[in-house]
Amino acid sequence: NLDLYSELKELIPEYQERVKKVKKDYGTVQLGNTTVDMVIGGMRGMTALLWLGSSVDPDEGIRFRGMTIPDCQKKLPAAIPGGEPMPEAILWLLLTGKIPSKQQVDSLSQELRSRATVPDYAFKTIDALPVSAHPMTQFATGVMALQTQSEFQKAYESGISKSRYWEPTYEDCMNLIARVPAVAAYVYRRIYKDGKIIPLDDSLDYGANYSHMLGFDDPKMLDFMRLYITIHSDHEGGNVSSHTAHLVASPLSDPYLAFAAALNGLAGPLHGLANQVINVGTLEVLRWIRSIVAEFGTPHISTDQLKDYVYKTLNSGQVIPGYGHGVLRKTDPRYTCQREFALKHLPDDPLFLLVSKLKEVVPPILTELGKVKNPWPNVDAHSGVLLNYFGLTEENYFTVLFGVSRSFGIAPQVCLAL
Ligand code: NMX
Ligand code: MLT
Repeated sequence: NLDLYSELKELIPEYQERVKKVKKDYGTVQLGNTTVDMVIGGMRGMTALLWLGSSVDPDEGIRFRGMTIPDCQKKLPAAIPGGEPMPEAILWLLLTGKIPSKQQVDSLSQELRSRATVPDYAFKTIDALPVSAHPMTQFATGVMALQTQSEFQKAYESGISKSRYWEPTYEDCMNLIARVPAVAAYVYRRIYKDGKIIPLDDSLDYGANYSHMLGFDDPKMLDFMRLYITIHSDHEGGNVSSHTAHLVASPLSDPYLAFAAALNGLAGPLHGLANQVINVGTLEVLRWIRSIVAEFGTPHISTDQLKDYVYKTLNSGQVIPGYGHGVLRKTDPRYTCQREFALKHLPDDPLFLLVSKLKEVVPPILTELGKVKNPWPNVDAHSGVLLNYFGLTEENYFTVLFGVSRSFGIAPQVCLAL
């Protein structure tokens, strides 16, 4: 099938049967013991949800439908030769479990473009907020305005049968995914630029178009955006945003409502907002680097100076943003692939060098504390420096990029959980 809907129409009845059979055959099988720590820790380490799109191994990190990030980089279609996987490809993979062909991905790009028109009142709803409102607040507000277009809500009111819930849900997911970049880009243009909307370019794929609508057309940034959306799309079901979407969708709240709720969870500094915080940190260090460069005539910061900075942060009662994780116990592969991207495209960038040095300095210090279960860097420790390099320097906006990406991971949950 060239289109995703036809592919799903074939797969979903099979999937529904499989879930029924698993329930019938294994419904009473126990899946482990619940400890007090798990309960106090908010279900830490507890197998608690059926999550189809991805799984996170503590040591190995994310697998999307069984595929690691390097697998995705090798096997999913790219927009340019040797480039990063296209977000359309990860969406196809998440929903179907199959690797799409380039033709299927191109047809999905086209479909998303054709669904991308955002009603004017969504922009006006955002305009009702003060420009000083946090970008995540403006973004979630825009998403709530889009909710008025929910197909699921209409279908439910007209009495659609339960076995067909997935169809209007799928429509909502596709419309939502197609429309969030324009809403998110408007938030950026409104807060940081001239407030003018840059229209979608019909020749560009999803990731490239989002970057274009933000106002960034450097081909390397377009490819970084594809990678960014791909790796931030999903991270199993235990994290706050994905879990929230699943929970909110369970009483048949439509995908817009579920996604807006997810965004509000993502806006917490221990979750998605950590990428903003790490950048604030690194920008402070950047200022510090500049003062060192000015004073000593060299950009090289000593390891001891960096250690002092880390201790100072910890001694003031703060966490080191970008380090640690609820599930992972090794370096996040999403950090590693961003590092590889940086090594390829910006090996000499001073902020990148600083982030690299932080990876040497921070883990031993966190280990020394004796209580941190994972002293290694997570996804948020790296994205800020790459965005900053390409000119997207407004760190308060970074979590919105994470949010746009997370709309992908939520789609399989709400479409297939029904
Ligand atoms: N810096 C300082 N202390 C830390 C850190 C860190 N990066 N990570 C964990 N700890 C502390 C934690 O605060 C807790 O202390 P206490 O017992 O005094 O409350 C102790 O170590 C044990 O925590 P863990 O079991 O290792 O971690 P937990 O699963 O509770 O939390 C995070 C996971 C991600 C919330 C935590 O590691 C953290 O706050 N990291 C910094 C924020 C961050 O980078 N968040 C982004 C996560 C990824 N994302 O994309 O959402
Ligand atoms: C995420 O991508 O959601 C974060 O890494 C948080 C998590 O998975 O717990």
